[in-house]
Amino acid sequence: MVPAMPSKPYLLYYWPSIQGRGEFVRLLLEDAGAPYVDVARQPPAEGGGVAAMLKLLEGAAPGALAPFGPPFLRHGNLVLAQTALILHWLAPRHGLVPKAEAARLHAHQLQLTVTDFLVEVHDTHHPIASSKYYQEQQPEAKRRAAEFLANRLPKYLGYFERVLRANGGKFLVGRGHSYVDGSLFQLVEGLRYAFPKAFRALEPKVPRTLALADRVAARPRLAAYLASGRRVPFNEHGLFRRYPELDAG
Ligand SMILES: N[C@@H](CCC(=O)N[C@@H](CS)C(=O)NCC(=O)O)C(=O)O
Repeated sequence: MVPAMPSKPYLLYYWPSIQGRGEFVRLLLEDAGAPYVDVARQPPAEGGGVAAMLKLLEGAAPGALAPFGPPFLRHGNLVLAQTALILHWLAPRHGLVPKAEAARLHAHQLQLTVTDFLVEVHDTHHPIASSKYYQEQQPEAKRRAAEFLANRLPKYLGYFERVLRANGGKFLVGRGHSYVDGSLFQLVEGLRYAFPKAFRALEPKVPRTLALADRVAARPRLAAYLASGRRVPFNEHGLFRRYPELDAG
């Protein structure tokens, strides 16, 4: 049985103007139809804004471990950071992962692989320092992105495609949709935005991944979310950035 919805909304803290890592949590919450407040996107007068998020990063929640960085989720006394861990905690509460321990761990393992992949996506435009502008590290970004597109992108996507095939072709884990399917959808969306040419060239090699992404996008609550103003558009401040000079030639 899927546990009841929380009586109080979850509080999600993430940068308000990008999808970034927070989007993986938003997708789960939206798919679950769970009540949540995207705190940094609320007006400061109502206790929201980036300042409210920074306050918690400085350790303002008594008794809770201060997160290193966003996204983090607050529910009652619990403050939980690390995208993969947040999803691992939320998913069983909303029936978005199978109940069996091995399946839950496999989902978590796959989400941690998504975490690794996102670092490499980020490093295509910021290979030297997150604190410096892209324009200050453009030559290095070009070399890094070329290597990423030639070797790492096909390796990661090929891996997820193989996992799908080995599990019957439709779902990454178990016999039904789980949050990691939502995460793979988000990777497809991000890659299509950031590297349209390179991704198109890889499409024939990952048919199951593409079909999964279509099915996820058609899930009723997610379709409504994707069409809504709550979905922040991709932009050149997030993880997936469209710099045509970094895409395949
Ligand atoms: N491993 C963490 C990474 C968190 C992270 O890098 N958050 C970014 C935003 S997407 C941030 O603002 N980090 C602060 C920093 O690295 O200084 C996760 O997957 O949630």
